[in-house]
Amino acid sequence: MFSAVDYYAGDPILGLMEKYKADQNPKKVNLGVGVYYDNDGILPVLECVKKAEAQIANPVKARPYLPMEGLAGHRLACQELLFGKGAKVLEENRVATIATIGGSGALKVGAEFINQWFPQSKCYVSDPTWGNHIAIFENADVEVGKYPYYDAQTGGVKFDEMIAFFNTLNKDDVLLLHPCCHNPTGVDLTQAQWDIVLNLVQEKGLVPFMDIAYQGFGEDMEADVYAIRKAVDMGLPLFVSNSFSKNLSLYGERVGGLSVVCPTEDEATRVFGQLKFGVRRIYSSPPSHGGHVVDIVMNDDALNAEWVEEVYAMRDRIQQMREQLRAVLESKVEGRDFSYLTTQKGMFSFTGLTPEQVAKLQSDYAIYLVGNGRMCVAGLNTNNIEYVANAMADVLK
Ligand code: KET
Repeated sequence: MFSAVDYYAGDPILGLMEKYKADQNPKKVNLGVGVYYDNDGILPVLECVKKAEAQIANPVKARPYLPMEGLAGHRLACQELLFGKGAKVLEENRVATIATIGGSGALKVGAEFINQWFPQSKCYVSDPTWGNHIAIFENADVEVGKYPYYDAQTGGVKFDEMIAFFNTLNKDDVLLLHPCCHNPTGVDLTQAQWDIVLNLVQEKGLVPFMDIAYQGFGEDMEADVYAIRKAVDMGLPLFVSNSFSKNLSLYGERVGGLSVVCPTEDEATRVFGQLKFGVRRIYSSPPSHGGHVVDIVMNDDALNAEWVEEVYAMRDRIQQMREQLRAVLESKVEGRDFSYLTTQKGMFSFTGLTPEQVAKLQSDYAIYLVGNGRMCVAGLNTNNIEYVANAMADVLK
């Protein structure tokens, strides 16, 4: 009966995790999936999360169905983090926010909404982007195109080409943008470049869809949302999908949010209703545990402050690993520029390694990078960095 069902080739990122797990080499290093490990190679449980979980567990609480939009405190947490506590746009009730099953769920619900209400719109993603962006939008029957972004020659952004391309788009076309810590390149726009992009978005009537999965890992909590707040200040309609997977180290809980900034309160009410309806059709309502953790940590001043410090500690350790890897590689490999390691932002570095070199790292050294040369720098630590640098030097020979 199922012999006509296609084999699944596996996901280029999540499939790597499966391979890594099965690898018996004691020296194996996981630099594939975007997950932060501490200097002992362990997935941390944040202190603020432990405290929140203690509150949830004692006494153990009943688990009713959540509303379709998720917990009010979870939604408020998304809004205040993205738009700022007391932001005018929040006071004016112009933001429709639902709690979602991670950033992935937010993208899915947003993509379905766009397909239903803006069926003519195409969605344009950066070249390259997180592979699942394309998959999620196409799976929602939204046509996906690519805009020029990463310049392999300079390691920067093809800014002029990108702007020229945006100029060819139609009103209501959607631009999938990464406000910080671009995945997979780690190459972000400057604030001056954001201003130019957003002015053009306004002029052409394009619709920004900002996907932020790494808030706090780039510059800081505020600077990382510069583009989001600027778009709001300019009065642009805006979609924002956000994830707490990385910055709360809550990967398996899959907590995130989808916010749609609308011109008026009435429109926000309509959009909010349709987002709820969208959720009902896909998974009815979100699970509750992760939402409670978000609610408790984010809405308690002391826990929130503790959380920010813990995120900055993760950010700083990644930065140290960037600097150390750059120094070791510069001492081992002549005639190659490794400055990208310290200029790129967030969890990822786009190494420029070819698929063959990435394959050799995996087969000869049990070091796992994504096939496009993306390295999750957060998988490096003081125990494995020399091993990784030697292996990279070898495959670059
Ligand atoms: N957006 C971006 C840009 C992103 O990198 C991820 C996850 C998500 C959304 C998904 O968020 P979540 O809350 O986990 O549903 N990226 C990492 C994990 C993955 O591929 O699933 C990664 O790129 O390795």
